[in-house]
Amino acid sequence: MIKLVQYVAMVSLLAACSQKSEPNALVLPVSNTIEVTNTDSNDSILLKAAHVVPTANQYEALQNEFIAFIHFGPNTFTRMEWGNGMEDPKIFDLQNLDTDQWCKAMKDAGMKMVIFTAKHHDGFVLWQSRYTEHGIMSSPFKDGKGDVLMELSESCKKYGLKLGVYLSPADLFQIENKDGLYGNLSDYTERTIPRQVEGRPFENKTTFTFRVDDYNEYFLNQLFELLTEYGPIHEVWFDGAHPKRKGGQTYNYLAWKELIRALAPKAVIFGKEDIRWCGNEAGKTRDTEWNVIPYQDDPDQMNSFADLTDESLGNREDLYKGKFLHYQQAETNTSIREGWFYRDDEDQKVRSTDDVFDIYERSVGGNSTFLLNIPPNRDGEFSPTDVTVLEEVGQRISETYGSNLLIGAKGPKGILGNDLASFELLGPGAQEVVIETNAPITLNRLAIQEAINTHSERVEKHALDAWVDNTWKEIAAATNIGYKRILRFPEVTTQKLRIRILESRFHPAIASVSAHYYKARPPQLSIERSVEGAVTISPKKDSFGWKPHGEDIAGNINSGYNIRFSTDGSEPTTASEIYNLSFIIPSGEVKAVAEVNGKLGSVTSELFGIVKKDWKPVGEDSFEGDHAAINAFDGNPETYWSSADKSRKNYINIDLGKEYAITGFTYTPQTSSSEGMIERGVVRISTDGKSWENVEDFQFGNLINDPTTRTHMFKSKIKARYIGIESKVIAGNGKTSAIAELDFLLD
Ligand code: FUL
Repeated sequence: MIKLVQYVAMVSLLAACSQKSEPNALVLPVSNTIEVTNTDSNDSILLKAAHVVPTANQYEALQNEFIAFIHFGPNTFTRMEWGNGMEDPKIFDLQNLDTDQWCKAMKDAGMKMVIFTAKHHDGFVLWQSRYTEHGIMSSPFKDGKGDVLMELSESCKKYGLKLGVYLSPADLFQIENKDGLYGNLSDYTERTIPRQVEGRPFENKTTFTFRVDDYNEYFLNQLFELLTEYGPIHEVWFDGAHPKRKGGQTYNYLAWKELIRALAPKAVIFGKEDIRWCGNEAGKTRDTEWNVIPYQDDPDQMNSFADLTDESLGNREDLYKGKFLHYQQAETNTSIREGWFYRDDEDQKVRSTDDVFDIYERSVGGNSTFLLNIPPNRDGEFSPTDVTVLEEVGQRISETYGSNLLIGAKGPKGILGNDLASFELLGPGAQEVVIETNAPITLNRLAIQEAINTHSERVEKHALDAWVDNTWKEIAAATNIGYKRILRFPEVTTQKLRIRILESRFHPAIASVSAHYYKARPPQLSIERSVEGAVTISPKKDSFGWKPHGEDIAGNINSGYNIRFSTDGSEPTTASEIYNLSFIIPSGEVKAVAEVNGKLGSVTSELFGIVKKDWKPVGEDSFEGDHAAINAFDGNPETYWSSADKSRKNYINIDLGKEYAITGFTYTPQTSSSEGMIERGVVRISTDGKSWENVEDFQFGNLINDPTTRTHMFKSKIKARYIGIESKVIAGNGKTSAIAELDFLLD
C-alpha cells in the first residue's frame, strides 16, 4: 500500500502540473489497494483511484474472459436446486462419467477455465476426502472408489483448461447430522492442518497451525486436499448463500486465505477481495462496471465481505466515500439452464446461442468475466442441446472476434497490434484517437482495452465516430472502458474511425482497439399472452434484440424476417405456420422462431397455463396495503399479493371458474425486494370453496439470489375448480408471503 508521505509529495507535484506536462514526471506507484487519508481532496482521491491496479492473478483471470461453472451432485439426481444435507449418498447413482466430453465442449466454446462444485450446500463431497464419509466414497459410483474431481482435473490437463473449485462454506450435512461439526460450539484451539489420517499420507509436506474451531478445521483440511492433490488450482469460489445456519458458526476466512495463498499461488479467490459477485444470477450486466471499488476497511485484512448489489459501485461519488480504494473485478455468473443443476431435457429451459453470445458481449465487453454454468446430466455428460449451444457460441466468438479489421491500419502504434503490454498514454482532458484503414471496412463492433495492469481504469466517458459521406458521424458512445469495452452498433462502412475520450480520471492508457463484424442472425423473439389468452410474438424489445450494456445506440437491424410458430410442442421449421396476427390459446406451449432467407434463428418457447380471465379470489388470510390476492393472477408480474400476517403460514384461494385436470403450477416471486419468497408450501383444493384439503407439498430453492419463475409438476393430475397455495417456509427466514404470479398448467 502507498504511504501517506510519498503520496502527499506526489499530489503537490500534480497540482503544479499543466495539461501538457509529461505524466511520467508524477508517477504515483500503482497498487492493488490504496488508502484514502483525511487530507485527501476529491481530486486526490480520483488520482489515487487512477493508480489502483489488478494483481497479476486478477489480471490473468480477466484475460480468461469466458469460463465455465459445473454444478453436479445429489441435486442432479433429486432434481432440487438446494439439497437438505440429509440425502442418502446412494442417491448419487452415477453409472457413467465423461469429463472429456465436458472439456471438449467447454474448449469449443472458447472457455479457458472450469470451476467445479466439489461441495455444494448439501455437504456431499465429489472427491475422495479423508475427512468425511458423506460423499462419493459412500455412493454406488465406481463402488465408492470414484473421484469426479480427479477425472475432471485429468481431462482439464488433456484439453488445456485451468481448474477452479467451489467449496461451499454452508454445509447442511454438517448442520443436520448429529455429530456434525458446523455450529457445534467447539472451542477455538491450535490445530495443525492437514490432520494426518492413517494410510492416506500427503505428498505435499507443508503444514499450518491455526487457532480455529471444529468446522473451520474441517474446512481447512478439505481445502488442503483440494489445493494439493488435483493439480494447480486457479480459482477458489466461496458462495455467500446459506439455506440454514447453526450455533452462530463463523468462518476464519483469514486462515483460509493464508492456506490458499501458500498452496495455490496462482489462484484468485471469489466472494472475497479478489473477485466479487456481479450482484445477480440472471446474466444482467451494469451499464458501467467499475472494478476500482471503495471500501471502509482494508480488504486485505477483512474476514468477511458483503455482496455488492448496488447499481453504482465505483463512480466518482462512490469513491469519495471510501477509506480504501481496491481493485476487485466482477464475475458475471449465470446458468445455461433454468437453475444451477440439471433436471431434465423436457421442461428445463436451455438458453439459446443468441442469449449466451449476448451475455458474452455484455460481460466480457463490460469489464467483467463471464462465468457460465453447464450442469451435467444423470448420465455424467453435458446434454446435447447444451453442447450445441456451446459449439455455436464458440464459433460466433471466433468468427466475430478471431480477426481484427484494423490489421495494417494507420494510427497510434501502441494501440494497434495484439500486444496488450504496449499502449498509448493520452492527455488528461478530452482526447482523440484516429485510425485510418487502407481500404473501406464494414464493422458493427469495436473493442477497446485500457492498460489496466499498469495504468488502472481511467476513462469515464467515450464516443466512437466513423467518417461517412465526408463528415464524422457518431456511431456509439459509452461510459467506462477498463479491461475491455465492446461497443455494438448498426453496421457502417468507412475508412476512418475516431475515438473521443470525453471524460477520464487521469491520463488514460489505451492498450488496444480492434474492429469486428458480427454476421446478423434472425432476431430472438419474445412470446406474450394477455389475460384474455391472446398470444403475440415479436422480436425481443431491446434495441437489436440485445440487452444494451451502456452503449448509446440507435437504429434497428431486425428487419426482413418471418416468424414461424407451433402450438403442439413440436420444433418450428421453415414449413411451420407463419405468424401474422395474434391468436388465442386456452393453455399450452407456443414455440416460435424467426427466419431470414430460409435460415432459422433460435427457438423461443413459452408455456402458458389456464387463461385467467374468469378467475376470482375466494379468500386470502390477509394482505398488505394494495397487495390484494387478485394481484397474484392479473397476468402482470410487477404487481403482487403480499400477506400482512407475519406467521409464515399464509394462503390465497382461487376459483378457476370451472374444473380442470391440472398437471402442475408455476410460481413467480415478487422482485421489488427479497421479501415473501415462498420456499416451502402446500397446494390445497376444495369442492365448494369453503372446506379445504391439502394435496401436495412443494419446495423451491435459491429464490433470493435467483428470483425467477419456478415450476412444480404434480405427482399426478389434480382435478379442481377451487385451488389454493399455503406457505410454510419463507426464504431468508422471512415472515410474510408474496406471489407475483401463479399459473396452473394443463396437459
Ligand atoms: C448461489 C447458490 O445458492 C446456488 O446454488 C449456486 O451455487 C450459485 C452459483 O450460488 O448462491
